[in-house]
Amino acid sequence: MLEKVKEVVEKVNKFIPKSEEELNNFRIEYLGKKGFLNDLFISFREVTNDQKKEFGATINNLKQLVQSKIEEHKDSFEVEAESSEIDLTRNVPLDNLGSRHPISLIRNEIVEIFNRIGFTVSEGPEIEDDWHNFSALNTPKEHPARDMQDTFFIQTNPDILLRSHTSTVQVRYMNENKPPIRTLSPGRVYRNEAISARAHCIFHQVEGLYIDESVSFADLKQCLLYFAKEMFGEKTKIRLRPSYFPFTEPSAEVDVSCNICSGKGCNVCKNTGYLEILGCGMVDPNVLENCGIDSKKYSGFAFGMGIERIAMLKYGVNDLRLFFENDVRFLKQFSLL
Ligand code: 2NM
Repeated sequence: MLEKVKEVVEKVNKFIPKSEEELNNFRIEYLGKKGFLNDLFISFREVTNDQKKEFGATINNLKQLVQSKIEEHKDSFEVEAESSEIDLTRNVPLDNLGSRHPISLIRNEIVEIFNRIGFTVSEGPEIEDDWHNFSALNTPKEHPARDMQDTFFIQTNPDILLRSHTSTVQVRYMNENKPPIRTLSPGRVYRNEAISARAHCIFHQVEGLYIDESVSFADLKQCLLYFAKEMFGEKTKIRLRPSYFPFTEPSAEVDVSCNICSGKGCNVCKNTGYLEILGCGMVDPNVLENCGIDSKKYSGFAFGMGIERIAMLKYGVNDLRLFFENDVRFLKQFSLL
């Protein structure tokens, strides 16, 4: 009897079902009411006492073996049944896709526009030192921009700060590269401001820098007119107003004709027909010299703009805080579909 059971153990061990049906028959053959194991349990009564221990253990082992065989193979048929139902030719439903953040969309658009006229992207650290953020940029120690009210300093070291503009990257770029230079520096900047619909302590900037022999203010103007037309449409006009920045001389603020009322006057442009989009100027010779560039041989222009500001104008968003809250109801409007 024991010999026969051992043979069966051998057989069960080798058994590999080829179909769900085969596995089912296997289960009935061994575990069914009239199955092999029930028969064994019945014949167990006739076994002599000295053999009971070994015989009992053997049929219990066999039962476990049969059960684990079934366990092992039942999933493989389930998966196969499922996978054979997948239609690999069916179109993928394109719902619920994510979307690019509007700030990323506008930054990429600005970068592409300037790429086309030879500007390449440069990047740098967000934690900076006084020299790269202020001194090199012709911003003297008494300048109000250095005020604790405007700039985030590291408490234990007034030389270390969070950059308040991405000109810092261009200071680094000028130090490491010889003219001609055409570089664009997008990135996050920090200012100690109360958060409102128009201001945030973190925002995004793109600054541009062009240095070569005999670069003129006319080059600056044409460059920015090209940008405005690409960004806001072929009919866009620009207007320059005199301004002041420590790092440029002369300096100007640039307005574009309002693309909502096309210059006629509306509440977005406050009836002026124009919207301010950026600041610019000819790089101050002191800045060039501070960064190791011969100001007698070279001249250049620079400009800077807030990405949030451009995004608000382009998408008609009236509260800057929306860009930082990451509310999906806002973000999904920028889905590419
Ligand atoms: C602006 C306005 C005017 C500017 C200057 C420089 C550098 F590093 F070349 F001196 N980069 N960006 C600049 C000039 C930025 O932002 C409103």
